[in-house]
Amino acid sequence: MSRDGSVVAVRHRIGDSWIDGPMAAEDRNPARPSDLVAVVPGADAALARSASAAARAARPGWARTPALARGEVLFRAAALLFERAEKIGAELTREEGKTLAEGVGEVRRAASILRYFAGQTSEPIGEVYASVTLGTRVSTLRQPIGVVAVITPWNFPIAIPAWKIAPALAYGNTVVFKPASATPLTAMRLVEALLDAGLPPGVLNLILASGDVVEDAWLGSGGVDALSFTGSEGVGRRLQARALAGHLRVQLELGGKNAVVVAEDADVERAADLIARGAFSSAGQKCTATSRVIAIGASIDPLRSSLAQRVARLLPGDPLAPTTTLGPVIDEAARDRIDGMVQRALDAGARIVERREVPGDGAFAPAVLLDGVDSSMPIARLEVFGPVLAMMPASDLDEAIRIHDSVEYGLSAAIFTSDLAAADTFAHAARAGIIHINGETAGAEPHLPFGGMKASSSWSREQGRSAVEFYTQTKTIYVEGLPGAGLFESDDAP
Ligand code: UN1
Repeated sequence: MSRDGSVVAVRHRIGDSWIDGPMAAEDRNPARPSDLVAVVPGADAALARSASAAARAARPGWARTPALARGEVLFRAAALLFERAEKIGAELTREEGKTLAEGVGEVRRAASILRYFAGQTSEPIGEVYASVTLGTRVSTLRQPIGVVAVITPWNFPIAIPAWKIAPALAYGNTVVFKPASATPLTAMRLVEALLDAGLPPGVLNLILASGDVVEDAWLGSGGVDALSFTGSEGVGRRLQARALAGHLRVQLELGGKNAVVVAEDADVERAADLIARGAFSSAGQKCTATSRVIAIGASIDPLRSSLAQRVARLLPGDPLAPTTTLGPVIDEAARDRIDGMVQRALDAGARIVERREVPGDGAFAPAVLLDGVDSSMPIARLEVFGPVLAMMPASDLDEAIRIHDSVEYGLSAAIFTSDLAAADTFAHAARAGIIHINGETAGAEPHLPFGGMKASSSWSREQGRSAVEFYTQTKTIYVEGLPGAGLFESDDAP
């Protein structure tokens, strides 16, 4: 475990070379800012362009590699990540701040994602259709789209890159990868696993740079063919406008303001456990985190006290300590931003039900349970991306759905109830891309579509069979003048 303060020099990967350079940034442990995790070289637009040129050059060879052979590379990379999960998971925790169990769990999750997309390389890549014309056979064929830019956030520093890079590679694309500046080491570990698994040079290129450097180099003409982005709404919308102007295919996963509705007939203890997990694991830094609780009728009093107990029981501290359940947020600026949002909520009339302070000089934000929140307040509308949960009352399910839908986001939602009809009504009516019944709002399985409605995404879905839609384009092939097409049995059959 990298607790000892060892400092890694992370590097860019372009074509067949690892590239270092003078240190341009420091990567520090958010729980202990004196702990330097990695040093990061700088990058300019010329370097970013050389990465997209390397991906462009590698494209024909990788696209022509049989799909199952591409899958073999991903299977091997998955096995390597499973083997290295403890080591990379501890580094991830030291770099990003989620708990050790979450860090190791995330590396295993990335491995499962690679394994899923490895398996997808043996699935059909097209369909055969009847034609209106006798003697014609029509088929569709999915082909790679080309060079894909993958720009990812720090909060899932290996799972989100894996769920973009794995399908991109499985379906025959080459990749330029820009991870968040806060998590370069975990990003490099993913690239190393893929290279160690036999990925040919240039197929995956890693650039450690600020967003504006790659934005100029990649989204202009001739840079890349597609962009898959997960991150903040402001950056995502700007990249989308630029990418669409350059005729790129674009996919965005942005924020969430995910709510849990609790009905009067819910199992309150189970609801409180799962709401607290959804709100406070990873210190609330998930786009799928629970940030609103909409309590119907009399559920609000027992729920308030059960949730307050869960907050009081959180064990804040060093995320590398196995008992810790509440680690730091990503940096001090994030902590100050979160504190400011809570203060503004209190100024607007919200009340603190419970607050779990965190000792130490790291970037720790207290876990906060708020009450007295109404849906017009900024704390009920804006993404906090921190350990803050706001409770709101509703008189019935209809009002709960109206409150649920009153925000701009629509990523993930949950309802706790023992009434099948209420659960079914909520699942159909709520405007969110993912619905959990009697479960937490966070979490995503690799074989299922993931994505949001409204401002949470760009209509597209990631992972599962949805990924093939984004990472391939379809060609329709008419074969004409075929004597056999349209004949289904021999004329002289008995
Ligand atoms: C999860 O809920 O486990 O950035 C995944 C995010 C989401 C991923 C959530 N795109 O937090």
